[in-house]
Amino acid sequence: MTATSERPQLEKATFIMLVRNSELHDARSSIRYVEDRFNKNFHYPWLFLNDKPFSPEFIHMTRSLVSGNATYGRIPKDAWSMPDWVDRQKARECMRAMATKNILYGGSESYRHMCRFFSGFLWRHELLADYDYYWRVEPNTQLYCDLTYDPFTFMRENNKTYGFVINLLEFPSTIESLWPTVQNFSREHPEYIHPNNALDFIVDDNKNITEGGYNNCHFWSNFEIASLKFWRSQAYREFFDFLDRTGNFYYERWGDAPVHSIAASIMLDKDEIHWFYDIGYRHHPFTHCPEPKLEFHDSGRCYCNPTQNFDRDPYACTKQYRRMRGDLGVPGRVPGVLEQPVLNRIDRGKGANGLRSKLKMSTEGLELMPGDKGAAQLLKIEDGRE
Ligand SMILES: Nc1nc2c(ncn2[C@@H]2O[C@H](COP(=O)(O)OP(=O)(O)O)[C@@H](O)[C@H]2O)c(=O)[nH]1
Ligand SMILES: [Mg+2]
Repeated sequence: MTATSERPQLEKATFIMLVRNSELHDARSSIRYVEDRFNKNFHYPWLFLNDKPFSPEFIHMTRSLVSGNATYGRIPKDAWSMPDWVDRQKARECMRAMATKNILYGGSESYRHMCRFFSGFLWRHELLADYDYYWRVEPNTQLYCDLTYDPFTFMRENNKTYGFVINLLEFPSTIESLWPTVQNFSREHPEYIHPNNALDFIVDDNKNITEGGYNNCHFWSNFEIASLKFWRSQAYREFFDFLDRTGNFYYERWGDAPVHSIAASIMLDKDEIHWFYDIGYRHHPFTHCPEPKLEFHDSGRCYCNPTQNFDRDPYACTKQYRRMRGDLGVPGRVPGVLEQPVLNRIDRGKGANGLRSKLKMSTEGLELMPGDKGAAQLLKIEDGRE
């Protein structure tokens, strides 16, 4: 057998990383994690995207780390700027007001471009045209468990559309009118609401979309393994356009995470959503670490600290997710991944990590504490970075 014929059959899939030149070394670190834990055995391609041209140094120092092809693309201007129906003056005032209230990224215009890009433009980028699936990777993220199977094949064979690792509460102050807008959309387009949807993940007390409020639960989209077909569908396009016409990606600060999560939760069959429980992952400040010792730790497969598993944190939405699944354990799990009875017991004890000290819980979710030094570091109000 030649080396080539031993290679696994690849799906039409790619890693994508939106990244700035200034994040080169954080990007390198993430690439290396992905290659070491998974891709060195598969060689999927990497697509790097930027709103500015990539520097020769960035290209040189990332290309050397990937085991598949690397492509470097530019985001078109209309996918990274306020659309003409947005009142710029009003947008600026809203940003100033949100910055004054210490809302995370409240004063940042580029953060808003980024969220709108992931919500409505990534999947239209010409460099993604040939792909069915993508795995989103952010700079400065870590992977802790060997992945011995192909998650893209898993998605295709099991008819999965959206895969996540961490779920949690959104800051309500960034999405004040998002849910009422979704409710209006659902009234205008009842045909797009799936009869076997995952609404129980995002709405409490068995309520329907029009009666219930949003509980702020969402999938943390800095990690996503997803089907591009869904975002390209008529249903999602109309959903995105409906949201975008409000201008609230700019007047408020709607994140791509709640936008993707709400869309997936109302428009997909709940069985199309998959929790990659077996992928140990960290994006500051939260870690998902698979807990069962025998399978994940005694085997040497993972090296994260299971006591730092964010799933148990009250700020996580594990409880709501399990409720939506009918408490079935890890849904659509890959063979050999154990049921997680331990996740039933949401630990009300200390938070798993540092952000807890920078946040105060409220019944509605979380707000940054004004005057908190650590929190101030999280408030990148100025877009200082290239
Ligand atoms: N090229 C480019 N990438 C950006 C910009 N802002 C954010 N990103 C990328 O978008 C992703 C999310 O941004 P990040 O700062 O990590 O946001 P956070 O994870 O919500 O704190 C990361 O992959 C960043 O590299 C930008 O202005 N230009
Ligand atoms: Mg990030």
